[in-house]
Amino acid sequence: MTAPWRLLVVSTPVGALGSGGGGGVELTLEGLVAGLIGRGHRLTVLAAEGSRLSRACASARLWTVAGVDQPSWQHQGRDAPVQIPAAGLLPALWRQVQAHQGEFDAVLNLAYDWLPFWLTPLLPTPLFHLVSMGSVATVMDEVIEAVASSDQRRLAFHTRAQAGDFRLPAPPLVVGNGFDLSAYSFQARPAAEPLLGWAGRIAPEKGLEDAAAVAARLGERLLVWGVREDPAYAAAVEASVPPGTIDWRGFLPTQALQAELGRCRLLLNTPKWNEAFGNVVVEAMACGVPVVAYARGGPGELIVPGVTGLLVPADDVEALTLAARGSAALERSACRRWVERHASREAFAERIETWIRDGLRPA
Ligand code: HBI
Repeated sequence: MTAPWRLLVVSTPVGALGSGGGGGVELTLEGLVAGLIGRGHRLTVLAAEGSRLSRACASARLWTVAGVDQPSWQHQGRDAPVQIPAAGLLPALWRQVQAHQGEFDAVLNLAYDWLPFWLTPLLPTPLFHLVSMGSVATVMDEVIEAVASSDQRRLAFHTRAQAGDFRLPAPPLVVGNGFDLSAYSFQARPAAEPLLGWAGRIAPEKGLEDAAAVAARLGERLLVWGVREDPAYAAAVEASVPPGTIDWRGFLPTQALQAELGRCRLLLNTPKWNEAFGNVVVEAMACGVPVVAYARGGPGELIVPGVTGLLVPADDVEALTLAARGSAALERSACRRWVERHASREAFAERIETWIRDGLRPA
């Protein structure tokens, strides 16, 4: 049994925890913090002002700092430079880390930003990074690969597909993700009306237009959950299908999301980028909803083809439609079983603890 650690977990500088602005990182942070608390460690979370922790993380200490959000890396070109806005949140977060790092056994960074990776060899307390995206910019590839060159034990990835974007001296440590499965109710039968589901930040890299096209071709309603991050994109998708095809459900807290998601006969997952993990794929399966997805990025490692879902060639809307039409053989109970085995909070926290313990050993 590992001695209890004092751990500092640093959140993303894109949105406060609970706002949905941080995307998948919010769910990852909650699973990681609650899971490590469950293993007896003492957690402090450092996040943007206005952040709030879920009940499961209530025993963690929350430090917040004010500052201007970092521009999201998702919406910048591969050659974009690192930008630090005036009164920036990112520098404020890492000034706080520097001031208090001596009070912790390890620091875990969940931000996909240049500064924390660059600081790794300079911080006396061991700094670990759970990389939250695939490759999105050259300057980020460089700083992530520099950490890998100096001590790759400091890096963990969600999936092999994601890690494959980076040049690493050794095979990557892949830790998946972890969810509070008690928050998701298994629904053995879908709603009487054949409902398709889609969930994620509503932005171009998530490919909502393809899911909408499938729903239109099948004449079925598509329920869409997620932060409307790019309103113009959302409007263009809406205009691309007959009125009534899309039912915009908004960004819902987990309890409400899972109750609605579980009524779907399928979740469509249509990433246009190298999705690092695919939280929504696991959330759907936790409710018993099989997933039909593009064979691209993380979701390709979460779906057991023919059992918990189907994988089709990326961007092939015709194949996605055929797969969505003929998916009766998929087993809703197998979806829940897979998640309980691979993506529970407890299993994830054990993988994180092993990662940190190995990384704390002298090189
Ligand atoms: N952009 N600059 C920056 N920093 C992050 O931590 C970050 C981001 N874009 C998206 C993001 N994190 C999260 O949505 C990840 O879960 C993808």
